[in-house]
Parts: sequence; C-alpha cells; structure tokens
Amino acid sequence: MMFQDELSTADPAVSQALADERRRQETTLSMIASENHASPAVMEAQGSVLTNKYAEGYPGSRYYGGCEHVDEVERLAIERARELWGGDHINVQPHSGTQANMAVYFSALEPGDRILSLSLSHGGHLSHGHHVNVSGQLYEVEQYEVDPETGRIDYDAVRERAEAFDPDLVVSGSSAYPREFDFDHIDGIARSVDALHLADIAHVTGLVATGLHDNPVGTADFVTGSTHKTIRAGRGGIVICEETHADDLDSAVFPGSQGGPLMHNIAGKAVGFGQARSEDFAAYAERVVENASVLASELRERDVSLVSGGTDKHFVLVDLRESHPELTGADAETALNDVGIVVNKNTVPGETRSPFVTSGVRIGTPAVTTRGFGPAEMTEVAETVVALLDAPDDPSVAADARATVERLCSEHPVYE
Ligand code: DSN
Repeated sequence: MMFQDELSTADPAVSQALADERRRQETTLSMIASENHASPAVMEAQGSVLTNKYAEGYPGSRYYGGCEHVDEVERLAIERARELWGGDHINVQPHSGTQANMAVYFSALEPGDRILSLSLSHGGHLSHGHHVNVSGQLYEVEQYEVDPETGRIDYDAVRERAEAFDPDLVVSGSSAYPREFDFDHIDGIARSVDALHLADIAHVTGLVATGLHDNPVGTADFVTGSTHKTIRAGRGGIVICEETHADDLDSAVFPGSQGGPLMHNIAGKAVGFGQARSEDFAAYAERVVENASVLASELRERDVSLVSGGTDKHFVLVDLRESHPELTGADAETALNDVGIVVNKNTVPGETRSPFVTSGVRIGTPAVTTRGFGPAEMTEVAETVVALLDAPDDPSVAADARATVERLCSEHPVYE
C-alpha cells in the first residue's frame, strides 16, 4: 500500500463502505431529529490536513509549535459563533455536546453536588444526569418531568422540585421535548435557589442562531450545544459562558477532560458557522420549523397523537399508545426504516416500555429540509408514515412507500 494512493486503492473495504453510506444518505430520508447533511465545504474542512495537527492549549497559548494557522481557524470559529449566538466567552473545543456538558459540570461542581434536570424519558438527555452516564454517577441528580396531561413542562412543578431539592445547578434544554424551552423561567427558578443554570441548546443551535427559538445566552450561566445538528456545521460541541466562568471552563475542557482539540472539526465548525450567518441559512431554518409544523398537522389530521399535541421546533414526537396501541416504537422504526424513512424509536412521557422498545418515534425535519423539502413533500411523508403505521406488515403498502421515498430522493438530491 502506497502512502499517496487514493482511498479506493489504499483501502477498498473502507472506500466501499463510504460509498455505500453516501448512497444510503442519498436514497433514504434522514429524519432523525439530531442529524443533518453537512455542506461540501464543511466536509472539505473536516477532511483536511488539520487532522494532523496537535494544538493543546488555546489560540496564542499552545503547548506545541506550528499552531499559527490552526490559531486562525479557532479564532474564526469563535468570532463567528459570537455573531450567531452572542456571549462573553466561547470555547469551541468540546468534541461533542456531551463533552461540553461534562466540562461545565467539572468546572462548576464538586462530585456529590446536586443537579436538577429534565428526565430522559420526558425529553432530557443522558448527559443531564442519567444514572448510566458519568454525570449521574458523580453528582446527585433529581429530575423534573412534563405534565402528563399537556406534555409540556410545568414550571411551577419545577420550582417546587427545586425548592425541595436545593440543587447547585439546574439544567434546561432537551433532546426530545418538542416545545420551546422558557429559559428565563428556568433561570429565575435557578437563581431563587442560588443555583447555576446550564442551558443545553444542542438540538436548537440553528433555530436559536436565527431567532426562531429563545436564546439563553446572556441569561444562563452556561450554554452548551452541539454543532452538527440544526446549525449544520462540523461535528462537535461548544460552550458559551459568562466571563466570570471563562478560566475555569477552559481548564475543564483542556486539560481537565480533553487532550488535543480536533482542529479539523473546529475548521468544520468555523465554515458551518460562517455559512449560518447567511440569509439562505435563515430561510433554511425557517423552513425546518415550518416543515415540522406541517408534518405535525398532517399527522394529527390522520389521528396520530403527538406528545404535547404538536411542535414549536424541528421534530415531532409520535405517541403510538392511543392511535396504534399494538405497535411499539421499535416496530414503527423498523417499518419506516425498511422503506427508507430513517427515524428513531423514542420513549414518551409516562413510558412503560423499555428504551429498546418504547411507545414513540421521533421524526425530524433538519436533514430533509437541507435536501429541499417543503410543505408538499412533508404532506407526502406524513401520508406515507401513517400508511405504514396502519399496515406495518403489508408488502404492497411497503412497496408504495418505497417508491414514494425513491421519487422524493431523486427529485431532491443532497449532493449534486
Ligand atoms: N443523540 C442525540 C439525539 O439524537 O438527540 C443527542 O445527543
């Protein structure tokens, strides 16, 4: 094997898997709410010589020589992030949203301190203190939930829980709560019990940047996010915090919890953040939300129940218990995936089934909107989803659905 060989020659097995994955993405509908299709420019930056560079430290203060160009890239990522979200201090080095949350915990808490956060089965995230995650093992965790009747967060109940539990840190934000978070409300609750506030905007980074979702920067002590979801930049995480927390936060990222930053991913973040400042991106983000809203109303019209009755964001959470009680989330995921509508099964509030089975499916619009879908396509998707939920084992329904997906994909290619 020669160093200079192209991938297809150097490693046919990996090359084939990449080609297969590219074809899979082109020929199926990615409707996992946390996924998106990065632009070619973002992917070019991520697949660049920056993967070769060690740059432990921060711009202008590194433990290695030869960092002048990666310094420029990291500075650009930070400047552009500030244009999108604002904020005193920004760290673009976290390898993921989970690493960003861990860095905040390490910087602000001692082991055994108390975290109050949204329960995973009500839309929270593993890194918000779930017992299988280190955040649930290092800290004492209490969780709030959504109101079982409305599917929405009951802020009075959160306040009561905070007063009883006396947390050191309150976490807002979610990965499967389809409604806008009231960050000011959570902030007021956190302050009233003398706790810090971490707002995790992982899913809604792109909506916050374009004013489609409330922005907690300037309100919460810490804001974390991932950079490859609705914002559509290079894969990874980000933390934005007040200047008073900056030194501790930076130390918690490096050397506290990470080694060398992934400079190629930081380049992908810089490029994606740059693209997200455009009018095109603002129009894209608006369409993401509009598409989710159309999907919600088309599903509701066909008697499919949704957690909270709808969405303010980029996905819907289907609750199968009323409309299709015999069907599990896992069954629905399989039926949809088999025809090329790729979604994930998801727990719903009050879930009685295991996380491997579940009673819900989360269906997101960021990636299909990137490929150009609008309301007409979302209506077709809704019709197809409901036909499959109604008859998951009917081969003729599956064949029709597959044909619809194939047509929609060929009418809207991702990468020309
Ligand atoms: N795994 C992501 C999601 O699907 O919501 C969150 O990290």
